[in-house]
Amino acid sequence: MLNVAPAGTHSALISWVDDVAALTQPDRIVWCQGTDEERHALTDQLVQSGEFKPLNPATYPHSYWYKSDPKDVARTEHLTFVCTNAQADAGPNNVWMEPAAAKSKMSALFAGCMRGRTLYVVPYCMGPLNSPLSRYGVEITDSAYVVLNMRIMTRMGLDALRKINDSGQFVRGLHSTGDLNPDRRFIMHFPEERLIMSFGSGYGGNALLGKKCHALRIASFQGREEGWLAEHMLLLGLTSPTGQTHYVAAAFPSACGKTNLAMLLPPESMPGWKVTTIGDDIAWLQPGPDGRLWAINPEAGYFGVAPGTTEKTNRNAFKMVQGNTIFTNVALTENQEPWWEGLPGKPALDWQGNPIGEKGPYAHPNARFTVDAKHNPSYGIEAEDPNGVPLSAIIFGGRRASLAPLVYEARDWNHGVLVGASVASETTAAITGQVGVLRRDPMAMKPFCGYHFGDYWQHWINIGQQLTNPPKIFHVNWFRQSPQGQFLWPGFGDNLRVLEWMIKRIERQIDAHDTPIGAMPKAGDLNRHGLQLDEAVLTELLRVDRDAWQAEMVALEEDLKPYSDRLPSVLRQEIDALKNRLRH
Ligand code: GTP
Ligand code: SPV
Ligand code: MN
Repeated sequence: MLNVAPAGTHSALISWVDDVAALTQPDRIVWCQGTDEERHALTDQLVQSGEFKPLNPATYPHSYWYKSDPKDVARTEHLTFVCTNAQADAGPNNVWMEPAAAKSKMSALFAGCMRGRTLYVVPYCMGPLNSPLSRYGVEITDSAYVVLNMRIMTRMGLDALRKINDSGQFVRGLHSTGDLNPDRRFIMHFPEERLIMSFGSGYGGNALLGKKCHALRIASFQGREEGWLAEHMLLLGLTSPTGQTHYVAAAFPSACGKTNLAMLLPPESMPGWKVTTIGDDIAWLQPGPDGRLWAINPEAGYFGVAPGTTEKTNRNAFKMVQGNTIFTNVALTENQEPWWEGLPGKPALDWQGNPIGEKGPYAHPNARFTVDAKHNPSYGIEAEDPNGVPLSAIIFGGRRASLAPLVYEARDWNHGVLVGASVASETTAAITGQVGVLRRDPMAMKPFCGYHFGDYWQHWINIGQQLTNPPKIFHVNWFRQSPQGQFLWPGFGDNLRVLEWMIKRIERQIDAHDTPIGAMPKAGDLNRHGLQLDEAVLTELLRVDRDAWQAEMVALEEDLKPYSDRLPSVLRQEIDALKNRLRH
């Protein structure tokens, strides 16, 4: 088959494509340019094949419905490998395979797998095209759906290719949808070679290789070598009524509220506040010459959770998906409109395209929308700034029915690293497996850190040492429940009340109540204007149960045991200090 690369293409890239084509035997090779014509042609092709259903052109223009295989609806962590040369470097937090064994396994699967199919070469940039913090990649895939998603999620096409040609530096990502058999599905990472191989899945983080595979697993590994951090974090700009803007990053595990917080709409009772979205899922952080921590969003679009997205909970997201959106695994109304749990009425067809039955859910709980970030009404133009934004705060959080209070503040950076390392959260539909099981998810990076967690925490501590003006670190929990299983905190827009308290702390306007776990709001300091919330509920939300926290420390130390040989001594000291504070 003919491999006609655009003029000027780097020879290393051409020969990689030649090698992959020789192995996979595609009928055709297409070098993606990132143009609108190309996007239209690929879209038409998917409509013709029946894989895309056009949605109602009057209410959802240029939007498409897509269903994935029922056995391919979320990331599959047990099939995701980090293949470092030394097993110890991948750490107990990753599933490891010896690189040569992994490659021969993958070569066998890829052999001839693109016969009858098209091989697409997708050059992309993670981050603003002219930023020194950005990094480049090329995904080879046999899925037009993946190409269209990558085109939304990254800066994809000839501009990225030109940058790649200049430097010859790019992450190689090889993907084939394969036969979607979970027994033949592997997502392999070779961080030392900046190489990804993914076979047998067409879904989300398994297949859009720029996202979790590159921008988190490979990038975290590379960031450790180069002095930066790749994190599972949203980025937002927060302007107070006085006109002062602060930038905040927040790490919550999958489907725990990043997209929602990043697009927060202030409650009516808090006029004058404004939130802009810089990113909703991934942030790359680097110390700046000014001693502050600077951040970029490497992505250009959102691959967001659809269920629960409504005009009431997230009006910005709801508005931005009213056109130019790919919907994956949502239900369909009789008017050819997308539907998911939380929206009024009922759909006609479920997420697999079958007439709905007696009981839902009718959309898949991990159904997603893919949309260009620029369509977000709260899009922050700073997302294009090659320098990124300087952070005033980093927030960690999880989904915990009990224990973790609404908010607390770490004493300093190193304590904050412990707060991040201690994150635990109930599992969600974003990963294949049981939902609602509490698990330790340090920095919300359990599925995404491309190397040993012990080394990772040490890297966090090292980064902190370079910051003369570090962001304050906080922990939040929007998901504390009553014994009856009701959320105690209204969440969503009202989360701004918690952000406001943080800003006042950052600007040193207020002091706080010192507790063993950290600083917490004093009575009256959390803005409750216009909020219906019983005093007793607020007290419960801010309660620190010493006995429960002591039990938590036992659980934490148990969870950290596998990392003990590389656990930073600073973290050890922070644990001892916290245990000590809890005893007194
Ligand atoms: P990934 O894209 O998987 O990394 O997830 P995410 O962290 O961006 O999660 P997202 O914002 O999409 O939220 C997932 C689910 O949590 C949705 O169903 C939301 O409706 C729900 N959610 C988000 N914020 C809140 C909140 O403040 N309170 C409550 N109760 N639910 C929330
Ligand atoms: C997540 O699971 O954290 C996601 C969705 O953001 S995916 O891209 O599929 O990983
Ligand atoms: Mn995510």
